[in-house]
Order: sequence, then C-alpha cells, then structure tokens
Amino acid sequence: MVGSPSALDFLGIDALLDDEERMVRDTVRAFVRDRVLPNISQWFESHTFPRELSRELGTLGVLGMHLQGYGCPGASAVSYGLACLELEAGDSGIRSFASVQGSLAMFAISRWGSDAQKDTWLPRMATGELIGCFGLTEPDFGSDPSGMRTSARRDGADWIIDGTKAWITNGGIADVAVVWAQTDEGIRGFLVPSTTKGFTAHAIERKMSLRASVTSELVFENCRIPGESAFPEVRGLRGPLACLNEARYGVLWGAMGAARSCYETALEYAKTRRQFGRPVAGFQLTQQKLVKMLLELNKGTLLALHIGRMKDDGNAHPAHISFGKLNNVREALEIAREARSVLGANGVTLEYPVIRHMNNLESVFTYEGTNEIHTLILGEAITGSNAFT
Ligand code: TGC
Ligand code: FAD
Repeated sequence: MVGSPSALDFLGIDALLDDEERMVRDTVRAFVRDRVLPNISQWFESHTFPRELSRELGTLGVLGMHLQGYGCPGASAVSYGLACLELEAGDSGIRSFASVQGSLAMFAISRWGSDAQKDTWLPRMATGELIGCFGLTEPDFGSDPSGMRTSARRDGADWIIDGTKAWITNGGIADVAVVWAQTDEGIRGFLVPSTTKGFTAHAIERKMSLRASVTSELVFENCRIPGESAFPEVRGLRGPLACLNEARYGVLWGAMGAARSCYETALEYAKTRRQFGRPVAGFQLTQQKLVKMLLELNKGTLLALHIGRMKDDGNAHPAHISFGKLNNVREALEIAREARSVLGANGVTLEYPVIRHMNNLESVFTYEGTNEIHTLILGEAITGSNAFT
C-alpha cells in the first residue's frame, strides 16, 4: 500500500530532482530561512533592500549562477530555477535582485559583450561586489520597447547617450547600467558606469509592491561614454529580448516559491484557527480554497520543472517560457489571494507573509512581459497571426 501523500510535497516532486539539485535547493532554502525571513517584513515596511545582501547572495553562488566562466558556476537551468523558487519563497524582491543581476545585466554582458567587457564586469558581479541593472523600459514605452526614445550618437570615438529609463530594478544601487538605445544602426546595448557624468538615478517611492527592492528612474543627459562601451555585434530588439527569456525563466519558478509560502501559511493557519467551535480547516469552503491552492501549486511547480528540463536539453523555445510565466504568475497571484482570505483579518498584516507576497506578485504579473503580452505571444505561436497591433 502506498503511503498517504504529504501536504507539503503532494506529488512527490522532490523525487524528480537529483542530488545536486536538492543540494542547491536546500542551501538556498537555509539562507532564506536564516537571513531573509527574520528580516523581510522590516525591509518591506521600510522600503529597503540592504546592499550588503548583494555580497551574501554572491557568496551563496546565485548571481549569474547559470552562466559559464568569469567566476560563474555554470549551474543547470533546473538548479537555477530551484534557487529562484527558494529566494522568492522569501520575497519576490530578493529574487528580483538576483534575476536582474544574473539573468539581465550579467547575461547581457555574457551573451553580447566583448571579452574586455566580460573581464571588467562579470567576475565582480558574480561575487556581488558590483551591482548591475538593465534599462529597457521607458516612461512611454513598456510593453512596446521598440519605440524607445533613448538615443546614442557617435561623437568622435565616444558615444553620447540622452534619454530616460523608468522602473529599473537595482537602478539606484547599481555600479553599471546595461542601457538599450536607438542609434543610426538600430537599437544597441551600452554599458554605462554609474559614476559617468550626466547619469543620475532617482528612486521610485511609495510603491505598495516589491518594497524590499530598489526601483528607479535613470536619466541620461549628454552622457559621454567611450566607444568600447557598446556591445559590439548585436543590433535590434533581439538583443534585450534574448535577455528577457532568461529572466522570465527565473520568474516562472520564483512565482511558485511565493505561492508555496502562501499555501503553507494558509494551511497551518486553517488547522489552528478555531471558529464555531472547530478549526476553520474543517469547513468545506476552506478545504475547497486549500485544495485549489494545492492543485495549482503542484501543477505550476511541475510545469517549471518540465520547462527547466527542456531548457537544459536545449529545447525550450521563448514561447515555452511565456507559457510558464503567464500560467505560474497568474496562478501564484490567485493562490496568494485565496490564502489571504483564509487568514481573515490577520491576512492583511505583515505578521504573516501572505499580503506581502500578494502585493509583490502584482509587480511580477506586470514586469517581464504582462499577462496580456504573454497571452499574445502564445496566441501568435499557435495561430501564426500577430495580434499586438
Ligand atoms: P518582434 O518583431 O517580435 O521581434 C524583434 C526581434 O527580436 C526577436 N525576438 C526574440 N529574441 C529572443 N527572445 C525572444 N523572446 C524574442 N522575441 C522576439 C525576433 O526574432 C526579432 O529578431 P530579428 O533578428 O528578426 O530582428 O518584436 P516586437 O516589437 O513585435 O515585440 C514583441 C513583444 C511585444 C513580444 C516584445 O516587445 C515584448 O516582449 N514586450 C514586453 C516587454 C518586456 O517584457 N519588458 C521587460 C523589461 S525588463 C523587466 O521587466 C525586468 S523586471 C525585474 C525582474 O526580472 O525581476
Ligand atoms: P503598458 O505597456 O503601458 O501596459 C498597460 C496595460 O496595457 C497592461 O495591462 C498591458 O498588458 C496592456 N497592453 C499593452 N499592450 C497591449 C496589447 N498589444 N494588447 C493588449 N493589452 C496590451 N523594466 C526594465 O526595463 N528593467 C527593470 O529592471 C524593470 N523592473 C521593474 C520593476 C518593477 C517593480 C516594475 C513594476 C516594473 C519593472 N520594469 C522594468 C518595467 C516593466 O517591464 C513594465 O512595467 C512592463 O513591461 C509593462 O509596461 P508598462 O508598465 O509601461 O505597461
């Protein structure tokens, strides 16, 4: 007779991982338990990302974890995904820091940079000594970055950048910005050190979501950088969009971490909270909510693992990544909302992680391609018809 399934690993997904993957998961989970969970509600409340966490995440080995060489560990896609899940079980803002550093800024340099650019930036970004950000979005161009107005023009051997980027994670604490700009050869990528004259970053205040993450506006005014600061080969939107695949992949795992935290919190609460003389977990309507969470959490985690195995085999198409991002973030948000209701009034305080995850997931739902954009990417993949415009 097969034993009863565990409420915490109902489908036995743990058995689908190898020893190396379990080791990565357990190491990141322990870091989150010891370093993030005791502090996160305070960081969230005070709208703070503690800069020293960058080095600690570097030591943990999660910055540029899936990249090869230049001090990066070259971990598998599945191991990287598991690390994202565990970080986001702590807080989406902490996973965001690692995503932007590793999958956007470092990946861009690793994929599109010259050898000199890789030597200069990657080893010290892997340790967390240096922080990067990725500037694609602008105040008037979010879902449609093709219209960006930030421009770069040649002036002798140098480039001059002018324009504004908006909603840039890590912007105010970054040592280097990867900036995408229009040139007379199409969109190109540039590496702009934060000390460059004419470059300023302004914090976006009063966010009700991702409060343990720095989000900034970047302004470039007659900002002069040397000619070798441009990525040498890549032209056009495929430059930044290739980087988004990597970050979206981390998000599709990470969302299941936030969802797991919400499910486990709601389950525990429902078993101990008593109303009408019995635990609320005994009411059919509560069980329906918990079971809905159980189904979507397990399906989403299996989906993440499946896409991860496809990625490790070289078979993940960007549309597969959109499938995972769309489904898993949408379902994580639903799980967070259900969990919030199970906790009743206690669900609206930072004494429990649920409303923090719920608010964070509103940003995750919007960034890295909104729900609608991923719907249209999938719509085009199955019909062959582009419905963006
Ligand atoms: P389109 O004409 O379809 O494509 C232009 C060129 O790009 C290539 N391409 C891709 N390459 C690699 N990966 C992908 N996923 C790609 N998608 C397209 C394409 O083959 C083409 O190449 P080429 O060589 O033929 O020129 O472009 P479009 O202008 O129609 O736009 C398509 C659309 C709407 C899907 C795209 O613009 C899009 O994805 N928009 C959403 C923008 C977005 O996601 N922004 C995210 C900003 S970063 C962020 O949010 C960080 S949050 C912090 C965190 O991660 O924690
Ligand atoms: P818009 O594009 O204005 O969209 C508004 C609404 O219209 C959305 O619901 C959208 O889905 C819908 N819509 C748009 N086009 C269509 C269409 N064709 N059909 C149907 N519906 C459509 N960007 C970066 O470059 N780097 C970062 O590090 C970064 N970090 C971020 C951190 C946070 C906390 C947040 C909230 C955002 C961040 N972003 C970053 C920006 C993010 O990528 C954009 O917010 C996102 O791409 C959506 O753009 P937008 O907000 O301008 O919305």
